[in-house]
Amino acid sequence: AFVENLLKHPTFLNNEYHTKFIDQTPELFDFKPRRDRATKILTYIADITVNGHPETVGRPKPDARGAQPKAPTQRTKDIPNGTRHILDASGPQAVADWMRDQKQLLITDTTMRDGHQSLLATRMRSIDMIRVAPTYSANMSGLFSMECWGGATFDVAYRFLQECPWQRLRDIRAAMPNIMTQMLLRASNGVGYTNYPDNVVQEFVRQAAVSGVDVFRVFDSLNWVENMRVAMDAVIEANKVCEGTICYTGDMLDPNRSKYDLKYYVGMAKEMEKAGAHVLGLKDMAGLMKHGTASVLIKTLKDEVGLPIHFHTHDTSGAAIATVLAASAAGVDCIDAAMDSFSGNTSQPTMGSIVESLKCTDRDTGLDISAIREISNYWETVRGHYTPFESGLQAPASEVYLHEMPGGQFTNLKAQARSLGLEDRWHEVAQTYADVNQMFGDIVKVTPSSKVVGDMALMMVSQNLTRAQVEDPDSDVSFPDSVVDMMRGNLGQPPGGFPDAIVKKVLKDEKPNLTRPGKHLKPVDFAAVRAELSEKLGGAPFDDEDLNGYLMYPKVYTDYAQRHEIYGPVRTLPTRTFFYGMEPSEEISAEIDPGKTLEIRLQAVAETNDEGEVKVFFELNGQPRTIRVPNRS
Ligand code: BTN
Ligand code: 3PY
Ligand code: ZN
Repeated sequence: AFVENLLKHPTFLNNEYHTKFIDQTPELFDFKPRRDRATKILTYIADITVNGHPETVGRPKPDARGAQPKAPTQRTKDIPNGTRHILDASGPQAVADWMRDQKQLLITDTTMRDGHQSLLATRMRSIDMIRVAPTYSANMSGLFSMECWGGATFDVAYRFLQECPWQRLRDIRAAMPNIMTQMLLRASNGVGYTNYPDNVVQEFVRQAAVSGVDVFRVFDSLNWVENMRVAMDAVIEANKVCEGTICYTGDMLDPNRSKYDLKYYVGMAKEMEKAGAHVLGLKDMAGLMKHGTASVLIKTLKDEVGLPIHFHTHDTSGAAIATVLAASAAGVDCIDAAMDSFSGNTSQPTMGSIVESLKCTDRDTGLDISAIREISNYWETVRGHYTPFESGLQAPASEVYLHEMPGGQFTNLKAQARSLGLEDRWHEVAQTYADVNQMFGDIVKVTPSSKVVGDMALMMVSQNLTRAQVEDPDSDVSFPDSVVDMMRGNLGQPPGGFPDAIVKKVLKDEKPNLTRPGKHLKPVDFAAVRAELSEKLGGAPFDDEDLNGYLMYPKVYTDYAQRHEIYGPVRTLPTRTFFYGMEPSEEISAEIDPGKTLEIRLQAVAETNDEGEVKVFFELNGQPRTIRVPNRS
């Protein structure tokens, strides 16, 4: 009934259908019998087949003959013990002690999080991850952890992939029980772009731990330790590994960039230790750390701080492997790498090449290079299905040392610039991004502070404004909301605060808040939010995971939930079908529950009738089914 109501609604037939329409038209939900999940999925396939997927229209297409990804064989039936065993048996401190005791360089695989976040705009679907998780479990049990959650993946799963991020986490966890899962948590900004009330952050961490996160990398986008404690304490409380993280920026050995010098990083590392971190994270989100810096910094941190160190970088410059090898030589305990086919450029450095480089040295990783090659081949096939989300980046570039953009932001900002018609002025955007950074006092740039700098840079380039013009007290500049918000203190304070002149220019007479934002945010009344969500969902049931999704992203979550009512468990569709629909006489299967598989064959697509509708003919488990969808093209 819902889809019938929807299809007949004048707004829908007028080609004005978008998710807001569903939101603002509650009468659509006045129906009794729920459509079964198979019908919902067929409706989705029919719609995409006829109208295309909004995210892929106009983008380069994957090779039509691209093979379906097939996970490499598990080399053993008995799942070997991995790091998860240590955590479960002996707790997070035992994991940290174990890390420090290992001679080999430990490795975290980032392919399922930062790898695709940095190369494919975070668009990788759960099904492509879960399929290979059992292979990891059998053949790669020596990994330190699998980064597979948090950062931008949470938002993108709901918003663009029409799937539940929590289910992804549970499914990966179940399919790969011996390797620790790892997430990226933006401290008080959760997995969002803004500061949440303390009890929302606490509740989110609690739920993430319950649903399957073992290692939490906690960072603050301005390196403000004060703003990290709530999240760190919640991780410690959940008895999971708390990786208290320093974001690396600038150029530590350059005397002209003395704000972030060795003393600064050692000081922050000691604060992380005092705050109760089990592991010290060192997060070089833009890939700025040079090999000479790694040698000095890692050695000093090892000498001055008792924590094991986990180093993360990006290969945007092409020089990341030099830095990783220097970090290894200086005694770093663990590093991040992506599987070869998801590595390089704005992603992490190449796992296979690091493993080979250290072979037969005292830091030999012990990982099986042939297992890595097989899994990389799997990821290569997966990547081939995401062509529309490739950035087109041709080569590494030392320009990163100028703009200092995080790898996860680079391609995104480039796409934003393109949509504003600024694509051929990209190098100006890069220069302006650097200018804005200096204007803001040389700050750490990582989500969400990096987005603020990016917003300002795009605004300046599109309006042809220079830094001097913006700073001129007599000029009238209308700043992006995110800039106003940051100058108000709503993301916290950078070391030394924001420069007075820019604060005055942005806020005029308004006084910024210099204390921790969470101190002023009223705790959320969970009972009231439950009631509110229940009303928005028309009484449909939801659980604690859903509630946490709603708390992070109210609108994104409810849009997702409402589309889920229409389209059902589309996460079970093959990626090609999800983005491109089906061809006549093509057959696919979708396992909507363990053991319950839909065999779907597309027979034919009819012509558009006078009402603007198209009939799509399927065979579902051998039975004919017809679905009508509007032709919106
Ligand atoms: C999105 O909303 O961008 C992604 C989720 C899929 C929404 C479906 S795709 C078919 C139909 N057409 C739209 O524009 N939205 C829905
Ligand atoms: C994120 O917060 O998503 C990041 O990847 C930061 O580097
Ligand atoms: Zn990163």
